[in-house]
Amino acid sequence: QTIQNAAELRKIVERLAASTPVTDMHTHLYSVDFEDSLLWGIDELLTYHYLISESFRWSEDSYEAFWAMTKREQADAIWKKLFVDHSPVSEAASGLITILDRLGLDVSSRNLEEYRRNLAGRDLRGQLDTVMKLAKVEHIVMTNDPFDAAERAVWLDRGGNTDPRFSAALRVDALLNNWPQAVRELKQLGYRVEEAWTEETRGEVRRFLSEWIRRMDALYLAVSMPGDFVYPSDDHRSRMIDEAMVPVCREHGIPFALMIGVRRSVNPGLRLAGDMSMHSDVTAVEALCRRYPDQKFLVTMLARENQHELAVLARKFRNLMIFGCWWFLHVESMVEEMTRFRVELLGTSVIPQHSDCRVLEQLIYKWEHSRSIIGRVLADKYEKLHGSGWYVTEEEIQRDFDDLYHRNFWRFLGREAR
Ligand code: REL
Ligand code: ZN
Repeated sequence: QTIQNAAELRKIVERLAASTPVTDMHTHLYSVDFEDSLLWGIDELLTYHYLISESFRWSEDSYEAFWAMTKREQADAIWKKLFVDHSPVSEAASGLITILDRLGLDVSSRNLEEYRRNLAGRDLRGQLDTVMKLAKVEHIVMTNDPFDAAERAVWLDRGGNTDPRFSAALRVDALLNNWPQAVRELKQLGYRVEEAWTEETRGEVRRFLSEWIRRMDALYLAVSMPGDFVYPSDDHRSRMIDEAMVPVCREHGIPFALMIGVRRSVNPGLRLAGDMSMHSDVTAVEALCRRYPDQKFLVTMLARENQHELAVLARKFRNLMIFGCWWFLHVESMVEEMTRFRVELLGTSVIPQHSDCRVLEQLIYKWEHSRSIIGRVLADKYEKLHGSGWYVTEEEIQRDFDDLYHRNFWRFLGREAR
């Protein structure tokens, strides 16, 4: 049955954009097996590091004074600065309002104590179900770091992840970005490594990666990189990638995910909120894709200035999948701009978004906000086709959203959706 007119078309697109299930391929959420690693509830939401840095714009107190407060006091302070004294119009602040409203709370009351009471009265397992249902997220990929002692204990002593709605991604930033620290950690875990890049060290790093990929059943290997990452180069990073990471990924048949363009801790006083974005060199990704045509790369970049070039690069290399609007790009205007030119350059062969959630309930706003933008972009494109007499059917629209929201990811992995 053909879609009659533009208005009907847009309604169908909006509905499918809002309802198609999502695989969230990069988050900092965890299954309940990981206990305290899964953050949730009002005080965690208010002390999200995005909101911490925004609230300091209105504060003259020292950073130390803020960190010395209890989480609840910090949450109260942020609520006052960003929601009471000023209007919550930023992406992260308005996101909290979306969350509260969709959870059924009365946003017009502006009564933080009431929200606190309501959320504190919920149990985590129920809240996980509620949130996944509201956000229509059916699968969540965690960020799993074996150097994190609390997390490691869950994998080694408590059977790891048991929730089929969650998958692991092996995250190993220190191996590339802080090798001395990685050596210390690896030694403690019993691997025979040293700072010099010896035959034995290389073998032990590979063993470490392989064991953890197997133990976690990791969907991909992931790292974040500063913008000054160059490849190839006569340095530790290139050796680590060429001689350990890529060989292990190939052996296990998993993609290598690179998140490029973060400058950590430009303001250490802000802790987790003190990271900055940084312009990157897309030719590093180009060289990797060319050298390893059989290796798949999932790539996102943090600087707006890199996005167009990266999308063009994906036209050249089918082993490159670009994903998400990362961090400071996860704001309405950037998601719109990026989604538009990605679709214009690559059609529906991209992963338009990931949430990067750190707190469970954030799934609600991050996905709702992105879904409506992605829907708007696609509706414009279909409407144009419609004007020329190419009538997309509802089934075709559904197929396209299935690709964008989950199938492209699983297909790229070469795995069945979980
Ligand atoms: O995975 C990453 O490296 C980043 O996404 C995080 O470090 C960052 O803090 C995150 O909260 C951004 O959204
Ligand atoms: Zn992240």
